[in-house]
Amino acid sequence: MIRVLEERFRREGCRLRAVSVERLEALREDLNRLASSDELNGFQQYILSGIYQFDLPSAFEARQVLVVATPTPACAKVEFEWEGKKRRVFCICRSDETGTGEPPNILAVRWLEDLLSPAGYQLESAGRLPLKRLAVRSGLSVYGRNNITYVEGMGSYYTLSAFYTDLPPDPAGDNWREVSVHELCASCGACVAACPTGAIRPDRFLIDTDRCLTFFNESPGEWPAWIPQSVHRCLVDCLACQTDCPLNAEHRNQVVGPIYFDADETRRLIEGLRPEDAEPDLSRRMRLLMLDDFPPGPVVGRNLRLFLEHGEQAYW
Ligand code: B12
Repeated sequence: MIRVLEERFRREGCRLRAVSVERLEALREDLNRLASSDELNGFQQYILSGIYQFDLPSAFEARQVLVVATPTPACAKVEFEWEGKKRRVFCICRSDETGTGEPPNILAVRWLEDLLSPAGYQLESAGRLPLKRLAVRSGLSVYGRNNITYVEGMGSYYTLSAFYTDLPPDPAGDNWREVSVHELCASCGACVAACPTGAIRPDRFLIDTDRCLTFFNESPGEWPAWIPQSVHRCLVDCLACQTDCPLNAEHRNQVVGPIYFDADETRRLIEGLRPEDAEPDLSRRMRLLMLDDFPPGPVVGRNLRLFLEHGEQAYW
């Protein structure tokens, strides 16, 4: 069955790996070791103790964890009409689905259910596991120097998900292995140089989230004075450590768009429009750009205003 799942995902342009739930103990030990070192800042300690969760499902006896990578485009070209001018920016993007279809990470749940349910097996999200480390140790991906992970055929442009299932493990065993960094990272440094705020430190592997632009532009609140307002190149998040990465050379031209927001739509976004209050087509464009994942006014509106007032134009 695992081979059938792997094959189905590969056919859909996605990847899947399975590991026994017993492997989670080793994963937890990895994190305990890291937590008791002095490497993590307060936010990272909080992720380990308050966000990650290793509780198994109560509805069935979990036997395996399925780790899934579903591709996303590298970015989207986005154009805003503002004060009579067109302002262009590259943004993160959920899928290359420009119609009303669902992105691959949602479809993935359906593919799993279609194969597992008729055989009597159950499925539950395991989305609060440490997904990157799980993916690397499962053999699905490998770390890059920028601290995110890479999958063959996708570069770093994908979403990770994980699921518990009671499907018994393959008697041949899984592919569990030590964490590894891609061999090209040892002599590259492109992401270290590209990071606009110095979050990827030359002296150690773990990034400094207290300097990561994404950390700040995903959070509401006062914009920190030390970050130059001109560094904004996305509405939310950042693309810098992925765009210049040689491991993404074959994937960075998978660009969606242009996606256009007229003057009225731009104004409403600044004012904190919620996707559920927008007309269907505007709501679809907002969701495509993942704006529904963030507080509309305090994050999306604030960031858009910052970009329009101070950000650098993108060229295409
Ligand atoms: C919190 C979070 C963030 C925070 C903090 C990120 C951080 N690096 O600390 C912020 C908001 C900053 C963020 C940013 C981004 N994130 Co994020 N994030 C998460 C989340 C929820 C938890 C990850 C985390 O912070 N863990 C705590 C830290 C301490 O763990 P870690 O980064 O995994 O660190 C490990 C390694 O460094 C390793 N390690 C330590 N020392 C050493 C030494 C060596 C040599 C090696 C090999 C490894 C190693 O051990 C650590 C523990 O496992 C996950 C989802 C999930 N459930 O896992 C998504 C997730 C990791 N994010 C994701 C993405 C896409 C991003 C962004 C690219 C978004 C963007 N476009 O801006 C950026 C990338 C920033 C970066 N360069 O890391 C994806 C990654 C997909 C991928 N390709 O790997 C995930 C998996 C979400 C998803 N479901 O797909 N993110």
